[in-house]
Parts: sequence; structure tokens; C-alpha cells
Amino acid sequence: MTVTTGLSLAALHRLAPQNRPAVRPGDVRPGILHLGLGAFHRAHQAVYTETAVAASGGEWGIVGVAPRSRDVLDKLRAQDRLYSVLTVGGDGGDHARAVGILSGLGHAAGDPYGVLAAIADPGIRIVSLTVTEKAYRLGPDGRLLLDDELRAQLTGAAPPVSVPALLARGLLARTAPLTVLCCDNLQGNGPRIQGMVAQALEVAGASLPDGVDFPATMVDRIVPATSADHLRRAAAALGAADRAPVVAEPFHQWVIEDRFPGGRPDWGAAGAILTTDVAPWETLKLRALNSVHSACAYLGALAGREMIASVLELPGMDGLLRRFLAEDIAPSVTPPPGVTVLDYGETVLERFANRELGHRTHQVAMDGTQKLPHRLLGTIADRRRAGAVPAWAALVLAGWMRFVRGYADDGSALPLDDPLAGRIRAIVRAAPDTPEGLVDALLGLSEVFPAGFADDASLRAELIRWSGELARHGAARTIAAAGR
Ligand code: CS2
Repeated sequence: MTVTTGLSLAALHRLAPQNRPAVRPGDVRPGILHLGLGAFHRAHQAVYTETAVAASGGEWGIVGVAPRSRDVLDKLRAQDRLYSVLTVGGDGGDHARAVGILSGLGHAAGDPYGVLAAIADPGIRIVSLTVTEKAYRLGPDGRLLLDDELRAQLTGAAPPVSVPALLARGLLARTAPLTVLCCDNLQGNGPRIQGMVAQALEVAGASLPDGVDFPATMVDRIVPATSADHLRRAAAALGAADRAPVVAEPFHQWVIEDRFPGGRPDWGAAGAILTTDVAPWETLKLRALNSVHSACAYLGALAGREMIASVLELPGMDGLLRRFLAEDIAPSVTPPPGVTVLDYGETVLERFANRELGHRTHQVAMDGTQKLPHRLLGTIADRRRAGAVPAWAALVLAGWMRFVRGYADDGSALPLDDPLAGRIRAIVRAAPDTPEGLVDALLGLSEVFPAGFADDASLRAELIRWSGELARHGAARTIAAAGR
């Protein structure tokens, strides 16, 4: 079927009732400014917020701010700020729902002062963020990585286009209570961002104002990059051509620390868990989902697999991941009441096996230096403190080390998409091309690895052992042997 109608306010009446948005853009006044208009936000917090507003009301429209690229802004503007979420891999096949909770759009790179003015607006009571780990500019000690450019942004000598500068200078202009809600996969995301903003304000000659809070939150939904196939399927399921659809799995979860000085939408009505303690959820998700994802990404990419779902079909992979979960992750995680790491892990494996998602290993593999400290290195550090050598976690780290060399086992090139790519390439080029050479050189990346790692003889030996296995036998055979 060819769909000729484009998604717009005027075309909404032509959509099937179940595909229409629960609110229309413009119906709900803005209450949230969201930094990071990528697919994840649009498939997760935006949907929860729309459902909450439809159920319980409240002026909680979202002003979506794109940090850099204008691409999605232009597409959304052309569709009256409407887009659809295509849910794939559920029992009922494809399902599309248009979302109308975006009440405004902004562009941080093009109009940073407009974004500051919006943050200062008392109508905005929540500033939420999905900007990925690297945008917070934090070092491994949790301190802000300051350079001349960022200093200039913080002191007002340069336009505030970075996340630390937008938050710090936005808060300076603010008088009413506000919640800053970090929805990125950082361990302890609320307090971490609070510390970062406090440091940024110090550079600006100020301190954290009263009435601002930084609750922690755990967000979860697999949202891969939208492919050409997804575009076609979204149009067919929606009944209108959408230039900015996002694709997602049916599963979604949101656990939020309930500290909102300026109020919040009734996200509980949309299925979110509001609690006083997010930490057990956050650690569980980072260690038992995200690190397992990274395991699939690095080992799978080395074995030449393009999609996450197909990595799970490699002989031995599910056995290997179950061992990683049971022997390394479970002993290092205290899950929330009523949840076990192993049951949670089984759900994760099922979710990763969703072939309809088309989630690429290279997408999950990017930004390893920013992701691994939150999802993998804590497991390794905790197990070492307990006197154990976490074999499977070490295999995953050795997989990353081999991945960043830039070649899959069949010799084809692997992309290195990472803020430290230049440093990594130089380190790898200068190191002897042996397992020892690679491991020692990369453990020297002090921006990434805790100081103790390079001096830990047992951990080093385990990493060298796995690097040797991967070099000699390739990832597919190493996985097959490990997962037997
Ligand atoms: C993934 C996450 O790309 C990645 O690093 O592990 O984006 C993952 O899909 C989400 O955190 C799931 O909630």
C-alpha cells in the first residue's frame, strides 16, 4: 500500500482512532523543557508524559530542544510537531501511534539564548535531558572536564551551547522552583548532574540556587535508529507518511525518584514507578541490561554480526551471557525487592532477540569510553574488591579492546565512533600488536579506567588471556567455547 497523506494536524482525522495522539500539539501549555530530541526521548518520556496528561491533565507540554542537528526539527516543524512511535515485535505485529505532546521546539546550537530564556520561564518546571553520556563532560572522578571553551561559555564570554553551560546559565536566570531530570544511562545520574552543575556554577561565580532538585531516574526502552524499512512500516501502520517516526520495542520502564519542587505530570498513571530509592533499579539496569548489550555489540561486531538479535544466534552466546549474568553481575548487584537478577536477565535476553528492531551492533558499540565506566567497570571493580576475578566481564572488556583496533575477525573495518577515538587510535598504533601490548596500552587511558585497574595483576592477566583467545581463535570460536 502506498500512503500519500503526510502526517499533520489537518490529516489527524483520517487516522484510525487508535493511531491518533492522546493530545494535540498546542492543546497543552509547556511545562517541560527537554534537551535532546533524539529517538529515545520521543519513544520514552514523551509517550509517558502524553499518557499522563491525557489521564490526569496538567500543563505539561514538552518544548523539545535539539542540541546540534536541525534535521529532526525541520521534519517535526513540517508535521506540526507530530511524529509517531512504531512499536515492533509485539504479539499484534506493527503498531503506530502519533504523539502530540510537543508544545514547542528549540535549537541549542542555533539559538542558545532562546533556550536560556525558556529555562528561565516560570511556566517551565522541569528541565529533562537525554543527551548521552559524553555531553555532561564528566571525568571518571565525576568532576567536570573544563577547557577554555567551556569556561568561556560558563562565564558568558561565549554562547552557552554545551549542556553544562545551558544548565548553569539557565539556572542563574531562574527564580521559580525547578527539577532537573537526567534521563541518561549514568550511574547515580541525579546526584552526578547536580555535582556537575554546582561545579559549572562555581566557574560562573555562583552557587546552586535554592528550589532546584535533581532526582535520579532509570529509563528503559530499546529504541534503535530508524531505518528506511521502519519508515515504510511506520507509514503503513499509521496510515500517513511520517518523516520523523521512531521505532521501539513493546517493553518500557521508568523508575523515578519522586522529588519535584515545581510539581510533575502524573507519570504514575502512565505506568512509571515513583519511589524514594532508584539506585537498585539503576544499578540493575546498567549492569544486567546495558553491559550485556555491550557484550553483544563488541563480541558480535568482531564476529561480523550486524544486528544485536543475530548475535544471540551465535552458538554459545546465550550460554556465555547467562554465565556473565550469574557469575559476575548477580553477585555484584542488590536488585530491588521482588526482582532477581537472573529473571531480569532472562527478560533482557528475550528483548534483545527481537529481530524486528533491526538494532545494529555498531550503534550500541559507539561511545564505549563513555558507556563502559557506568555499565561494566563497576561490576569488575566490585568483584575484584570481593577477591574474585570476573572472567566474563573481562572477556567483554577484552572484546572492546579488540574492537577499537578497528577490524572485525574477517578483516573488515569497524567504525570507532567515540569522543576519545583520536587518542585510542594513537595508543593502539603505538602499542605492540600483542595481547599484552594492547591491554597495557588501553588500561593506561586514565579518563576511562580507575587507577587500580592497570596495577591489578590478576585482572591484567585475565584481560591478556581473553585478548589472546580473541586474537588466535576469533570471537565466534571464543564465544562457542566460553558458552558451552
Ligand atoms: C544501549 C542502550 O546503545 C546502547 O548503549 O545499551 O541505548 C539501550 O538500548 C537502552 O538503555 C535500553 O533502555
